[in-house]
Amino acid sequence: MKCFNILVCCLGCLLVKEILCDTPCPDGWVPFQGACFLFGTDQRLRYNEAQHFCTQHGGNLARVRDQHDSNFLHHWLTHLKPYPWWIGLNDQEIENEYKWIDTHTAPEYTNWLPGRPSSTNVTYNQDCITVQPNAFQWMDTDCVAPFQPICQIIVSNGVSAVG
Ligand SMILES: [Ca+2]
Repeated sequence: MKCFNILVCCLGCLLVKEILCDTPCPDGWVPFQGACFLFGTDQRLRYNEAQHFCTQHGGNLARVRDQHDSNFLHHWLTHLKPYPWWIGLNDQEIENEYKWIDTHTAPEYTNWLPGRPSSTNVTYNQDCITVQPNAFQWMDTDCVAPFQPICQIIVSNGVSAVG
């Protein structure tokens, strides 16, 4: 019985290590899928200020790589203040050509709110992307709006396969 308990404990430690220690992240950053994420809670920054905030901390505005990243953000944002969050996607260069701020590549995965992006809008330049509270989906937004940054440091490329 004692051995069994030790075994369970060790398995638990391994699991915790896998979740918490697999990716080395700076203090205050949350590891996930070979990346570290920082939630700029209570920051009220324009898009370019938000990116500056992230680079000052050693990263970029976050690139949402796949559904797993989306689920991860959903999980964390649920516990934080319901307010829009900047991610690293924008079409500031060419309208409707969205690119990630760190790789300058088009997104392979997207998680738009229904009806978004809202295409050409002559009234507002909705060229910067937020994750909206409650829905946890993406919305094209005016880049000068004051929102909170989600920063990311990519530690290892390629998501490690299970097993
Ligand atoms: Ca746009």
